[in-house]
Parts: sequence; structure tokens; C-alpha cells
Amino acid sequence: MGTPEPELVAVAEAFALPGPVTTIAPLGNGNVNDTYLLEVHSGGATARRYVLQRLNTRVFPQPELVMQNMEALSEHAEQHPLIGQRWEVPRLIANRHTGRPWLWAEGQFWRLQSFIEEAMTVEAITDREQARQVGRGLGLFHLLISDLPPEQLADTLPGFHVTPTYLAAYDQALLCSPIGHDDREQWCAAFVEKRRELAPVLEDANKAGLLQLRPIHGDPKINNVMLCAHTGTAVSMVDLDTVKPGLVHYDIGDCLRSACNPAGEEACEPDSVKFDLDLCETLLEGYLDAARTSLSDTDLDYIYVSAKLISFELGLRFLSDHLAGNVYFRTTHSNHNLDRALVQFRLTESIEAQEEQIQQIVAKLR
Ligand code: GN1
Ligand code: MG
Repeated sequence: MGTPEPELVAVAEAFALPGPVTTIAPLGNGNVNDTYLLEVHSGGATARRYVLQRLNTRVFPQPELVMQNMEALSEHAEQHPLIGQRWEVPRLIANRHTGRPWLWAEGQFWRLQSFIEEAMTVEAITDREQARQVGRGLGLFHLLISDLPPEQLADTLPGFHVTPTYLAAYDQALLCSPIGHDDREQWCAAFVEKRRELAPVLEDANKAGLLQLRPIHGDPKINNVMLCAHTGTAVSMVDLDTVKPGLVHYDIGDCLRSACNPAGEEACEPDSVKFDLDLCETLLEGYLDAARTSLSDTDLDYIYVSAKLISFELGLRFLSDHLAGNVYFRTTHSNHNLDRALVQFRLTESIEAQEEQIQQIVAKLR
């Protein structure tokens, strides 16, 4: 590995590190923030590792609020540990000048967190046991935050996972950039038109008092669950930017749509996208083993529709961003967001086609 970029080193060394930075390398493949893994020489035989992130302030215009939520979560986790199992919450490292866990430098917002050691993430599930652990990880996380008082959590991203707001944003995008002659755009637009009534299903259930707001993770996709490198058990959930009050169904749905699509979000061939029932069953077993006590029977009634809804919602978000000129999600090639929208809509179709089987799985786990 070459010499780490001096600008990044200067940013990292503004935080209270135990020694000099030796390496910095890009980490993961987030669509919003920039993430780096850094190694620090602390005098011992092994280097200490940290995660440095530049927050996307176009997405999170008030990044201090994001950090405030993360501090509230860390304090809460310290006071309510998950006794008897390995579970870690990334530690926030203080800015050595201000004492706060962030740095503003040249208009950019940075934070540094401890790296969860001896753990790994997967981009696609390779066996059912992993699905169980991904579900169990989300269940444990929900258990951990279930008694975190919602008033301690700011709304860092208003409208995030309120599906009707994405439909409104899509309509807005259409006004500025109408669908043209592109077959794939036309297919997506027709797909959305047929499902307008799906968008408010969870919000309506909340308004009717059937579902309640509580703290959620907001982005529990498969690679945000860390698995122990030795035993494969879930040991942490990372990417805590979107922890805020919401409907747990958006989390359960998001975890299912991400983990039960073995072709992945970036599948090149939309025909390869399929919602896998075995993975769904095992993931829900793992989730409910950990979190069943925090769910009502009505909550369970909404599991099927939440998987379908969040796949539709993410497809809608990708499609809107495609129409708006790719201003939100990072893209690497032209039509990238259109490709991603197609994958999520194909996944939505696959979930719809298997409604009966998914409902049977939920019924069996009640
Ligand atoms: C974004 O940046 P990343 O990859 O953690 C997005 C999620 C989407 C996800 C899809 C704040 O998450 O909502 O589900 O992409 N995060 C935000 O890959 O919009
Ligand atoms: Mg995220």
C-alpha cells in the first residue's frame, strides 16, 4: 500500500488517535457517504483500526444532528447491554480540539469511529445460516433500541422512509424530465402507475393506530450487519446515520429485500432477480428469535407488505434520481440508477408473485 493521502491523514489526525496513521484505504461501497478504513500505529504489535467517513451533507444537511443521535444510541447501549452475547456499537472518537465526535474541515463534515474487529460483512448471502444471523442482528438491534426514548432522537432526514413522499418526489421529477422513448424508462413508469395505491399502506396503518413509531435503524441492508469472523454470529449493526423514530416495518422489509435477493442490488441481468423464500424464512426465524416479544400480532400482519413496499420504494427512489440527473445516489455509469430501479421493481414483482408463500411463512412463525 502507498503513502496515505496527506489531506486524509490531516483529517484523521484531528481526532484523538493513539498514534500516527499508517494506512488509509477506501472501505465498502456505500451509495451516499465516503468511507475509509485507517490503521494507526499505537506502539503494540498490532495496528488499531478505525473507520473515517465524510458525510454527504447534501443528503444530511444537519450532520451534527446525525451525530447527536449516534451519541444517544451509544450511551443507551452502554446502559442496556445485551447481556450474554457479543454485541458491539462502534465507538465515536472525539475531535482532539473540540471534544465533539466530528470535524468540519473546508466545508466538509468528517467523523471517526472504531472498527469492529474480528468481524466481516457479506454483499450477498451464501448460506441459510447467514440469513438467520442477518435477521438475528436486526432483531437484537431492535431490542437494544426499543427502549431508547424517541424524544432523544432527532429527525435527521425528514420524509426518509415515508413512501408517499417518494411518490410525490417522483411526480415532481416527472414534471421536470418526462419519460421519453426509452423502453426501460417506460416499463418502470408503467410499473409505478399500477402501484400508486401501495405507497401509503404503512403510513395509513400508522395513522389508523395499527402500527406505532419507534426507534429504527433505517438502513439495515445486508452489508450493514457485521458477523463474527470466527462463529458467523451477528455482532454489530453499523451505518447508524438513519437511526430515528419510524416504523420497524421499513427495517424488516429493507432487510428482507436486501438479503433475500441473491442476485444483489447491482445485478446486471434483471431476469436473474428473484426473492428467495428459503432465505426469507430463515431470516425471519432469526429476527423473531431475537425480537418477537417486541412485535404485536398486527405487526406480523404487515411483514409481507413491508418487503414488497420497501423494494418498490427503493426502485422509485432510484428511478426519480435517474430522472433528476443522479443527484442523490453515487453512480458509476450512465443509466446506473435506471438499472438499479429495474432490479428493485423486478424484486417487487417476485415478492408479489409469492405472496401466498410469504404469508404462509409468517403464519408458521407466529
Ligand atoms: C443508501 O449509502 P448506503 O449504501 O448506506 C440509502 C439507503 C438505501 C441504500 C440502497 C441515507 O444507503 O436508504 O436503501 O443506499 N441511504 C440513504 O443501497 O439514503
Ligand atoms: Mg446508509
